[in-house]
Amino acid sequence: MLPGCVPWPENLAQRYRAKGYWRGEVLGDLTRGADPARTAVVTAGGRYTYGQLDAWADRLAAGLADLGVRAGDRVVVQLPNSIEFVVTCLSLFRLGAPPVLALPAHRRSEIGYLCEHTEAVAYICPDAIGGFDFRELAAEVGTPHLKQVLVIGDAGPYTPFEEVTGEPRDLPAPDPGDAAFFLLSGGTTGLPKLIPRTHDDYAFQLRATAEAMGFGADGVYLAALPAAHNAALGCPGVLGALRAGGTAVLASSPSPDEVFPLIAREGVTLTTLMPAFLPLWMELAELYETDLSGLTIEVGGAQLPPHVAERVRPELGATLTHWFGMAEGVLCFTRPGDPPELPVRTQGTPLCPDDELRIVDDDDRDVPDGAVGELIVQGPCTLRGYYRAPDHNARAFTPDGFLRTGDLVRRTPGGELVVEGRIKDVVNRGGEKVPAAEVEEHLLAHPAVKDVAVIAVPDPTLGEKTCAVVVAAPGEQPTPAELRDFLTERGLAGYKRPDNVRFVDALPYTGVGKVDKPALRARFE
Ligand code: OOB
Repeated sequence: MLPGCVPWPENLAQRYRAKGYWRGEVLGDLTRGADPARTAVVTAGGRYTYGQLDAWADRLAAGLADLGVRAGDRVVVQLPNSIEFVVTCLSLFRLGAPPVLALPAHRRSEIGYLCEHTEAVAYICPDAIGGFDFRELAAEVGTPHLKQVLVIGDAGPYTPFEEVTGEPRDLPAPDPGDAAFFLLSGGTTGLPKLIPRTHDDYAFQLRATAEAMGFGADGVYLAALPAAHNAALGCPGVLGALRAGGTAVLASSPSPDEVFPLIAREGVTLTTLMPAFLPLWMELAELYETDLSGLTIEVGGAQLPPHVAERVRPELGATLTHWFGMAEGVLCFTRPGDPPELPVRTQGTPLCPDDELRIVDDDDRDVPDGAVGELIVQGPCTLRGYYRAPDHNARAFTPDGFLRTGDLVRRTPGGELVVEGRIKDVVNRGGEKVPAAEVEEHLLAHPAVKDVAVIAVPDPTLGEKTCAVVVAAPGEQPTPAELRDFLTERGLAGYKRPDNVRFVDALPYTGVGKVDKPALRARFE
């Protein structure tokens, strides 16, 4: 396994193979089984058959190899939903050079860190999106290891993506037990943690989620969330749709004016949504007169209020499935055939019968049936350690290797999971995860900030928003706008800028010297 990754213990690996979860499948072969003439991917710009996709990925893999990208090299990929995203992933899977999947919203702070931490040899980005120039970002993230910047569109001083092409050749097949790519964690402490997903574990996730959702070669998946996020990438998502021989339709956002016409035109059968978008979809469904009765929607990533879930079937006509998932691997969800009240009240059951979910108290003891505790997990898709993070891993996993999710859950008498809250210091902004410590660290660098705590405050649309509670340095009076601009200057992703800023004379501290965030939340709710 790639140095810096933590393998599963041999006894578990053997069990997962013996039970047929891990079958030695490599992700570069995802598309090889399908009829080359069938439509694989649909984007705003075009339609691509399996044959075209495969040939392009082979040429790109050869071109990347010619540029010096080798098996085991890491490549930071920051692309919006696009054909280039899919081809890049496929070609890097084939090369055995794991892509590090950054989100389009990430900026210099995140990308610089990812390039540095992974010692990436290449960064692949678009030229510009919505007025933001990724080439300028690239100019600022130079690390000694970064040898190539590939740009889609107008490359400026960098290598034009479309020119990276070579004569397809046989490449040594990667080890299925090795990291195929990296996802980013929603985060607990400070900077984003990297999650190695192996060929074996992700191929299983793609196959098993597709089966559970009844997604086959006639399926059409709509990616309206960023495909770089696990929810839209592999549950079954874009990669699972391709693995099943179906079609992946890529949209730039879940906004109804973009996706409703696409759903109708392409006959979309499955999509993924964060809960915050459902009310808007329900409001506009009638206006667009789109028939959604053939659509199954996977909703998860943040709390889905029961009164919203309840309205999905009557108002959209679509089938709701309710998901609790993590990039780290664990997935729980209701199945399309479940009784309708199940997705309203619960997040269903685990993907795999060998997922071991325990609900524990502060001392890692199992809580009584039905009681709330922290969810800890091990299973065939759940990582054993973050990449190059031994100190963090010592805290993030139990001594016997269960991931501490930081989520508070309970189990119903029927065995379904219900998410009740969380203990990790993350603000869940409509599914976008904002690690409080990361934002606090940046704000503390402002000379007018003496002390700061970032907390979640309730929001009717997003569920939660961020609030920075600031103690100004003596004689200083920073404005909220100044502080937000400061974060932008420091290259922090926009969604991490605090929605609200409040000023206090002092922060409340607990006996052990930690900021008393529950007290702050109570005060600013
Ligand atoms: C998904 O993955 P991540 O990695 O962005 O975020 C994971 C965290 C969980 O630890 C939990 O705190 C929160 O998101 N979460 C939920 C939830 N589903 C996830 N909180 C409340 N209710 C839910 N239903 O968010 C993700 C990955 C794959 C599929 C779906 C979601």
